[in-house]
Order: sequence, then C-alpha cells, then structure tokens
Amino acid sequence: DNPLKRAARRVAEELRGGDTGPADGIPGKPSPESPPLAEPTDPREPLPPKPDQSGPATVSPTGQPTGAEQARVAQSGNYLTTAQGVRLYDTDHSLKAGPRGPVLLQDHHLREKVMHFDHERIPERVVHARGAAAHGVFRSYGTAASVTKAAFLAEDEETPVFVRFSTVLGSRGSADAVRDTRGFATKFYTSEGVFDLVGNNIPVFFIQDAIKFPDVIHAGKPHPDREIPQAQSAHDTFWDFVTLHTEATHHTLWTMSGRGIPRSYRMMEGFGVHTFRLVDAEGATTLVKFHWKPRLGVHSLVWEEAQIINGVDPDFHRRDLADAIEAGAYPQWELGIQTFPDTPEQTFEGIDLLDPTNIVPEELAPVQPVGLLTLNRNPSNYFAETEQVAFHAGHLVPGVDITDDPLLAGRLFSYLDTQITRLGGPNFPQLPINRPHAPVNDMLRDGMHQTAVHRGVAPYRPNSLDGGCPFVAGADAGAYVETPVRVPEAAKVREAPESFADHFSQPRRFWLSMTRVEREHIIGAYTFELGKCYEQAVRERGLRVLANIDAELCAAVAEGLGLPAPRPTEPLAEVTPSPALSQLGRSWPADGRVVAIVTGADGDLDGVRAVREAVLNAGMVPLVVAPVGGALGSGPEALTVQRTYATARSVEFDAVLLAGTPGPGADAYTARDAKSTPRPTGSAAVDPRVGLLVSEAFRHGKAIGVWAGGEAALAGAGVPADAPGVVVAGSGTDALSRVAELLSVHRVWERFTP
Ligand code: HDE
Repeated sequence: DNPLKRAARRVAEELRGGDTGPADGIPGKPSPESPPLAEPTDPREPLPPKPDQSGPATVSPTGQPTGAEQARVAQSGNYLTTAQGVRLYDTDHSLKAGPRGPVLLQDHHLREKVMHFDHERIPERVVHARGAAAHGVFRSYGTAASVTKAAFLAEDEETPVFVRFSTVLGSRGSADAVRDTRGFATKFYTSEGVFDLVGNNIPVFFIQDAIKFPDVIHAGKPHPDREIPQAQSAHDTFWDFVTLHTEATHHTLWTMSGRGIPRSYRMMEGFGVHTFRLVDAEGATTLVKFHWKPRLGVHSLVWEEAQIINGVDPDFHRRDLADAIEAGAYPQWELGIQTFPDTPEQTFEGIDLLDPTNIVPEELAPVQPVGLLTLNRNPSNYFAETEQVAFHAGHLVPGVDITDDPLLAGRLFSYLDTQITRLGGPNFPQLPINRPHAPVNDMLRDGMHQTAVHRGVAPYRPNSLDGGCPFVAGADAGAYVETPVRVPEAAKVREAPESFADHFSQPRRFWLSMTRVEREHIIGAYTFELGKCYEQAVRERGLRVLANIDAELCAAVAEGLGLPAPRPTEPLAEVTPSPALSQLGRSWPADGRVVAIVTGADGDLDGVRAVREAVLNAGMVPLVVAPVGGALGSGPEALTVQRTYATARSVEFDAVLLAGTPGPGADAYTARDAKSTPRPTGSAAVDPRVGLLVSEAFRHGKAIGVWAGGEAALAGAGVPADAPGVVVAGSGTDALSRVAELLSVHRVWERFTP
C-alpha cells in the first residue's frame, strides 16, 4: 500500500507501454532523413535553406500549422514531469524528514519548481507596458502596387498579422481607460520577411528628435520620489515639460481631446506618424504617411465615464477586444496612404514632412485605401504572444524605406536595443511570435537563449566549407536594397531645421477643426489636468501655451483654474480647418455595441425576450440586468440574468433599455443591499442602483429607451422623459429601433450643449 511503490509501479507500467519521448519536430532534433554534411563543392545555385533555419509557421491564422508544435515541447504526454522529463508522483508536499520535520535541501523538485517561479517575470516595456493583442489577416487591394514593389501590398495578397494595442505611460497592471496616447503596432508576417508598422492612435509626436525621448518619458512617468500618479499625465512633471518644450503642444492637444480616451481599441485610428518612402520595382520613390481607418468609426469615452471605468473594470479595452473577437464581431481597419512627391525639400503644401509634430490634412492629401485588416483570433497565451512580441521600426521589407525624420532615426536604434534587456539577449527573433514566415538563413549564432541547432561549419561569408551557402540575393531576387537617397552636403551640427520652430499653427488647426462639443471636452480636459498640478508656475505657463493656440480655449481654461487669461506671445496663425479631424458628423455601424436591458422581477418578460433577440439580430450585445442573479421566468423560455443591480454599472453599456419599473420592491433592494449602497434621499420610486445607472447613462450622453412603465425609473433618476435621446415607446422593439439609430452616431451630443 505504500504510495511511493504504487507510483513507481505505475511509472514502470507506463514505460513498458512505450512512451513517445520528446516530440518530433522540435527544432534541432536531427531527422533520420537529414542528409550528411555536404562536401565542399563549387555551387551552381543557392542551396535550399537548412531545415532548422527555415522560418517556422507557428502563428498563422490562415490555415498553416499553429503553435501546437511549440506547445508539444513543454506539454507532451499526460503525466506531470520535471523540466527534465522525469515523472513526478507528488507536487504538493516538500520532501521532509517526517511529516513534521525540516524540509530537505535534497528536494530537487521543490528547488526546480520554486527556482522557475522566482524567474517568471521579465522586465516590462519601458513604455507601452500595458497592452492587448490579437492575430489577424491583412488583405491587400493592390492599389498601392503602383507606388511600391512590397509583395504584401500586391493585389489580393493575404498576409498574417499580429497587432498589439497599448497605453504608453502606465505599468503593465495599470488601467485601460486612462487619458494617454495608445500604441497600435502591427507585425506583418510577409512572404519577404517581417514588416512592423509601429504606430500610435495619434498622428503626431511630442518631440521632433529621438534624443528628447528619455526627457518626455521621464516627465510623463510617475514622480520618482513617491511613484505617483500611475498611468496619467495629470501631474506637475508632465505639464512642466510640455509647457517648457512647446513642440509637444500639438500632441498634448490631441491627448486632451477624445483621442486620449478611446471607447474601444476597435474604434481608434492608427498612424505611422513619420513620413515613409515607398519604392516601386523601377526604383521610383513616393513619400507616404500610413493611416489605419476603423470600420466602426473613431469614438471616445467621456471623462467621467473613463474615470469610473478605471475603478469598475480596469481591463475595459482588453476585455472589449477579446470579447468582440470571441463573439465573431471581428474588428476591421482599412490601411490607407497619403502620398506626396519625393522632392528634395520633402515638404507638401508648405508642410515639412520630416517634422513628426505635423499632419497633412486629408483635404489636401486624401487617404487612399490600400488594404483591409481583420483581427480574427485571440492569443492563446498572453505571455508567449502579447508580452514577448518584439516590434521594431526598422523591420522593413523591400518596397518600404525610411526618411530622415530625426525621431525615426532614434527609434531604429532603440527598439532592438530595448529587447536585449526585456527579452534577455539577442535571440528574441526565435520566439514563436516573432519568427518570420519567410525562410531565415542569417549566420547569426549562439548568444543567450539560443534555441536553434544550426548546422554546417561556416557561418561566415565568403566560405567554401558550407558550399558557399548562404548566398546574397540581388534586388531581382527580393533583396532589401536601400534607396540611394542623396545626403545633403553639410556640417555636423546639433541643430533642428528652421521649419521645426513652428509649434502652434498645427495645434490651432486641430482646435478650429473641432465641433462645439469636442471643444468643450478639450477645455474640460485641460482644466482637469492643469488643475491637478500643484505648482502655480506650471499652471500659468500652461495658459500661456493655450493663448498661442486660441483665445477662447485659453479663457475658458483660465476661468476654470481661477487665473487670469494671458495674451498670446506670438500672432495666431491663419489656418484652414480640416473637418476630417472631427469625430462627429457621420454615422457608423453599431456592431458589437453593448445594450443593457434592465428589468424588475415582475417586469415585461415577453418584451425583454423580444428585445433581446432584436439586439442580437442587429449585431449588438444584449445584457439582461435584473435584481438578483439566476434566471427570469422558468422552463425553456427562462432568460439568463447576466448582470444584477449589484454588478451592473452604467459604463459597461452603450445604451440602456428599461423594461417596467425596476423599483425598490422587496425583491430588488433588500435590507442587506441598503447596508452597502445606502439609498440617496428623494428617489424612493426606484432602486438606487438602477437610479445611478440611469442618471450616469444620461450624463454620459447615452441613449435610453423605456417601455411598460419604465418612465417611473426615469423620474426616480431625475431624467426628464422628453430630454434628447430619451425614447418612451410602446414596446421594447420600438424603443430599440430608435435607440439603435442614436447609437450609430455614438452619443446623444445635444445633451452636452444645452
Ligand atoms: Fe516607441 N518605443 N519610441 N514610439 N513605441 C517602444 O520598444 C521609442 C515612438 C511605439 O506593442 C519601446 O519594444 C523611441 C513613436 C509603440 O510592443 C522602445 C522613440 C511611436 C510601442 C521605444 C519612440 C512609437 C513602442 C518600448 C522616440 C509612434 C509598443 C518597448 C524616438 C509612431 C510596441 C519596445 C509594442 C515601444 C522607443 C517614439 C510607437 C523603448 C526612442 C513616435 C506602439 O524601444
């Protein structure tokens, strides 16, 4: 009966039954068919890539083998083993001298298990630490083929991709809905090697030269003494820097707008920011800016909503992306390019294309669609994929080249360099998520975490011992050949061009392009952020910067801060607004929008059932909210309750439908609830949690529909039944059809401009 003996017997039996041993297909395992090492020869044509050097296809959503091969390395067989493959009979007790005796140092399983655990964490990214990602596919329309030879932009070419969205300032465990720039980084596994488009959701940057990056990030990160505040710019060091360093004005204005608090990653634009150079097969070049345009439109949270979300659901954006993909509501973006002639000046309509604080208005250079990105698969392991993915602005493919934007130049160094610390050495391209889907034969050898078992003896060129392999290709065989751009004859200087000195005309254009309600939100954001600064000098300097953008903006923020509005220090630029910069004025599909259907225990159950169906049929997500969990009704017709009055909060929903009066009846608001959520005075007709939900939804400009006596809940929440965007209907489905129309423009904007 000795358990040890039992275990030993079991293991012996298993072994007799034969074990598969380490899986076939593990990189480096010699296969019986591998040919013996070739004798030196005079090669007539390049040898095929060696088996261990061809790019393993591990992450393709288009039908190639997935990461299964990789998983087998650590997860084959049914028995728990040590890292050395030795089977274990117990992993819950340390080896002790008797059940109450000391733990023995000879317990190699304990030591291995704890040693590995002790090293599970790697350094988080120095910026963009918090992210969420998804696999997908990019289908090219072929419209860019006239300006680039890049294979992934040829007609109908399908390329697997991995996209990681991120915030910039916060740590890996920080909240999603903070006011910040968002990263939008795309890895294209093209047939010609990996191309990374490492962009943001804001088309300009805080600085014009990479040498300032440590400064802007030190200013934006938490104060070094107390390490607060986390993941936000509303503090003295950030505003100290951006008000002294006025080239940051344009980017700061964008983050103070709705762009700084996106509703969803699925509803963000993406931008390559820098000007890139596309090259066609004849060597002709075109300057371009890359844009990602979301099919669902560009939409934002409102500030109070964002603040509540960060407490109620810090994973709001991450959850939204994963849920949408899991539900089959695949997010989509069109990739577009603005094209400019590649002239020696590298300007367009007077705008310096090398200055990354500039945009080119779409009215002057329309964004031409070149392909469609669809995200259709969630990662299966956050660490292996989302955390270990390594983007690099210098991962380019033939047909895509860089310009002399000094910000881009620094990035070309930084992204490789940072991976050495973060991913522990130079072999991070071998991590499954980073492997190209094109053959790799690189002559890079050894180093920390080397997992390839390279063959041959001559990782150098020229060689004769490995048959001269690998060979260099010409441009006709797909080699990456740098465009022979002429470098101006000049003296070495630490200077910026004169054109980089205009810091205010582009921000002024952005401000003048905003609608009334967008301007109010910008004023609110500056008033909040500068109001959070302790230093009077910083607030006053903030106002002086605003005075150089617009007098009304400056006066409104000054009023909120209780300070006098200064006069501009330079004449305000004459600029033409760019309506394309506004997020309002069009309508978009409401796919994937979340609709709460709130009911009391005795609400209109048939109506709830019908409206739930209708929400689903419209491609949206219905969530039934009832006093307590479980089901409403009984039998096959029963409706599952997805949120209770205790777990629901308005910020989770894009619109609210009220079926009947979710009142304070005994079923809803019990004496126990009252202890945790005391009833505010004066709203006796409605459960206070429903009252809060309705009044918040109203304040945040969300559509509200009621039927079957739901008006009482409106009254209880202090919401007038005739207010804009409040629909009182005869049935749930009628209420929904009006609410769906309101959702297509995102919010009931009239509520913000009384
Ligand atoms: Fe980055 N940036 N960056 N950045 N960046 C990083 O690379 C850097 C800049 C962007 O999801 C780091 O792997 C410098 C502009 C994204 O993994 C680091 C400069 C734009 C991501 C780095 C910039 C970006 C990063 C940190 C100034 C938009 C997240 C970890 C010259 C066009 C990628 C890492 C992901 C990440 C350096 C400016 C976008 C340190 C030096 C401009 C989306 O290498």
